[in-house]
Amino acid sequence: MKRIKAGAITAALLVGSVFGVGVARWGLGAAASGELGKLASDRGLSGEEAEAALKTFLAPGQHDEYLMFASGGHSGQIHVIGVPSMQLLKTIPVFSTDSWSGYGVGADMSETIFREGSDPEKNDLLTWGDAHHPALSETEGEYDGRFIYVNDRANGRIGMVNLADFKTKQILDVPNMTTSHGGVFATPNTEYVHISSMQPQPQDGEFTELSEYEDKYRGVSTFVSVDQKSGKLDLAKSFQIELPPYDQDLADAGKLGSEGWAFINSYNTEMATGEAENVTLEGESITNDFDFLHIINWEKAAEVVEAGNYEMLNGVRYIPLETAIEEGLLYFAPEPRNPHGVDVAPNGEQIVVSGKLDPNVTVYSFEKIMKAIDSEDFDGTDPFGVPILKFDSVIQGQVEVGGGPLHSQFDDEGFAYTSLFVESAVAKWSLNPLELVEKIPIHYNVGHLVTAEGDTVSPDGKYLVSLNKWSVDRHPVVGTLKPQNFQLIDLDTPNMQLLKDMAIGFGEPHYTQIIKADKLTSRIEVYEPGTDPLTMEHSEWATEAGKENIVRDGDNLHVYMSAMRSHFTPDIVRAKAGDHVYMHVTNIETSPDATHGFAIPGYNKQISLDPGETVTVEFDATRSGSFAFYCTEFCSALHLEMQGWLLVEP
Ligand code: CUK
Ligand code: CUA
Repeated sequence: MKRIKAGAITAALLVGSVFGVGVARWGLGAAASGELGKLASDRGLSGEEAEAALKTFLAPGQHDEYLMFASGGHSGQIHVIGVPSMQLLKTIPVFSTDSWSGYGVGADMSETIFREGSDPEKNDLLTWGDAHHPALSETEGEYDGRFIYVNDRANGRIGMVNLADFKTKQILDVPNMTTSHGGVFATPNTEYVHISSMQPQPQDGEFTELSEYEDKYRGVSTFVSVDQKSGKLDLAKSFQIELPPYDQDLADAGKLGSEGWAFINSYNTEMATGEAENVTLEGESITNDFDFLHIINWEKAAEVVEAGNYEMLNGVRYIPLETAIEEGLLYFAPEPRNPHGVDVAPNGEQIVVSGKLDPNVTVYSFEKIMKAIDSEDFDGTDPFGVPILKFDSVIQGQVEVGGGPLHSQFDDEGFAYTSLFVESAVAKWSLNPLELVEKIPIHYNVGHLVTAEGDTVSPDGKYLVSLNKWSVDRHPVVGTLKPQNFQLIDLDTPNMQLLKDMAIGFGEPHYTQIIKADKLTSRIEVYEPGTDPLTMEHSEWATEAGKENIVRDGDNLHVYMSAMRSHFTPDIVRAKAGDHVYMHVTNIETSPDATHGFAIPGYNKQISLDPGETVTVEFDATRSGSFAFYCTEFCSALHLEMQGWLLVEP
């Protein structure tokens, strides 16, 4: 898609002005006129605002240049949003149920994902999660458009979505951790996706008094192996590194020169538990001037586990802290108190840490870190024996950016953009030299921000989206629970320019990534006939036209059903109360968009059958009666006629 240049419209309007009508609020010194100028004037738009409208408007049928994948926070999904139009295109349910797609409310596929994603020893069946940080798969540090992963902040899990069909294929409950925050990020060739714990946990999973916090509680950094064909997570090939009982926060992967390394922030190195008298957990956890940037050599850690130097702990290869120290897998560098974001610059050399209690961003030099490690230039160890590098030996410098810096992203011209939560602004600063360039106010409290492909080895710049936690008065009052606000900012203008507000009516996005839409080359619109989306392979339960059938095997009733505009075959299913019913439904359509639904009233079942898809609905026919199943998707002129009977005899 060709972007409309701001200058073009200004020029056109300027020409127009020769002929006429003056406009009161026309900015940029350009007088507007003619029909466009009058329209802008009637709507009370400044020239800049009218330009912004043209930059983000999509003519009917046009598509966005970029797609943004936003985590849904505690609503548990991933949302797909077009950039620059800022239209919500799709919601992909990951950790939460969704009745449109039948995810978790009918399809055997999604119920399997939910079951397998809830370790019964550890959890109840989990039907929600707190999706924080999405990570697109990468090849050589570039998004490759194959898969996307997201962590569950609440339960220490990872969801995996295949970007062929934009469906969740797996939830992995990562052992030895509950809450998670560090990640997920993908290593530059997606060998692993990383997730680390947030609050430390007793590693035996047992009840443990907080008085034993230092002894028994531990954090973990987990490198979860990715199967390159399916994108699925393989715990057997994964490994975990034990960490001290600090709160490990955000994390990022090294790239280019720093490939093979990973970085995790921490806070509460005070190990406050809330048990101390006269001081709150929060108060005690901000007393140290410095916390520790965790510097992890994951490439070497992978070699250490390959060599057999690990323990097995709850199904994962586990490197004890002692081993990690001995093998040189873990180092600390001091970082100004209670930091939040750590982001590796596109060059792989600069590591940017932002501390919410410090107005500076601190830029570490990977080269200096390596020198300090090689020359063992340590400032002692932490209480657990982890070597601490000297702050002054490993930093390149600091930039004072403003109040409450949290997260940073990058562009293609050597600039970084840091969100300022307290100041409600975005700071633009240069990586070399380290200098503040400009700030733009945003509305209002910004958490994460994102630039186009802004955490890859070659960001595009162009657009920045600020993910604002509060919208205050930016949108109409729609009740007490308000939307948040995404703000699209143009980076191609001489000064950063606010283009658009997008109300976010779901709670609440944390991080997003923006990928060029044409990189999503694996997208499909129609499945091969009889595909099971869970495996992406031909389902053993698929039915072809003319081969529909009902097979009884004791109390098990297998129904091989097809769906096609505008009927189900068979459309009468007779069962006996107490039967275990399997409805194997195949949508035998081959046209894009020819989706059918299949809902059974009273049995809490609803599935979506996209063209070519086979889904099994499995249930116990516990109640007798006449149940009118029907197609839920308005698929054709005779959609209402697309119905049938499930007759359950007493
Ligand atoms: S956290 Cu939400 S604003 Cu989970 Cu990335 Cu910083
Ligand atoms: Cu099929 Cu409506």
